[in-house]
Amino acid sequence: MSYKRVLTIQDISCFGQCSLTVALPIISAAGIETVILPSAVLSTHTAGFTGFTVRDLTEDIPGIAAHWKKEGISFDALYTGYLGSAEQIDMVSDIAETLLRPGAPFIVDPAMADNGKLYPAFDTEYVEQMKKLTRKADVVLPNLTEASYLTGIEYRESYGEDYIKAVAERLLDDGAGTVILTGVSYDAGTTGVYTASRSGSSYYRHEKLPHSCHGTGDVYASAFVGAYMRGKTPEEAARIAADYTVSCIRYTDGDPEHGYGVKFEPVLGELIKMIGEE
Ligand code: PXL
Repeated sequence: MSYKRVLTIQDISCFGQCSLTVALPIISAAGIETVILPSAVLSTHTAGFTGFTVRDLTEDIPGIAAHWKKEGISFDALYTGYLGSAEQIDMVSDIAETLLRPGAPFIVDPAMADNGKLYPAFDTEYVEQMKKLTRKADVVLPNLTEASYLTGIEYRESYGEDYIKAVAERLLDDGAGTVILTGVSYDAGTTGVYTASRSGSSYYRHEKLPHSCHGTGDVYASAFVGAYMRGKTPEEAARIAADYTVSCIRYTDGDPEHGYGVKFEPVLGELIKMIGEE
């Protein structure tokens, strides 16, 4: 196995178990060197907390990227999540063009919305910019709310296979290489992941636990990146990430003190084992 180096760009929510505080340990545990570029620093994430502090790091990004370029530093993948501003999205696009090694995948989690709504920090300008980024992505990992914002297809709480196929096809037509739609649930007891590319599609169905936790999208995308960079196919990585995320939610479930994030750390061994299996 060659030693892979991934760059991930997303915020640091100092408290809250999401974005970089999840991506760095999970991708590292997968055996991949993980370089970080913080898009912003917040005291907590923005879901369920009030009065959090935010420092937008947009101004720092061009200088950091220029330094890396001068040093000859390059990456085997770029994985982006929650970004600090609409303006930052062009900078990220530039980094994908200048610092990725030839053939290295650009993986975009358009972390901007959930449960039918945009996160509080974002507006239509951010959505328009994110559309540009996902069109360039080799792999895009939206939940259904994000997919609806990206495609303009109406958000639905209940749907059938035709709706999911139409959403994924629109994202592929727009330019994404592989689409991984998360939280695709056709019945009350199960949920799953729909993977689509120009060569076909598949659905991995798994148990739906009674409570949803904040931060599961970041845990999922990070585990996907780790497995994918260790040579799994998109379908295999999508399944491993789903099984890992379910284990994390099961471990967290029922702790009223821990609604702010997912207890992903004690379950990392399971992820490492799944990635190590042939
Ligand atoms: O988990 C997505 C996320 C990341 N970063 C920040 C957030 C959220 C979701 O609310 O607020 C700052």
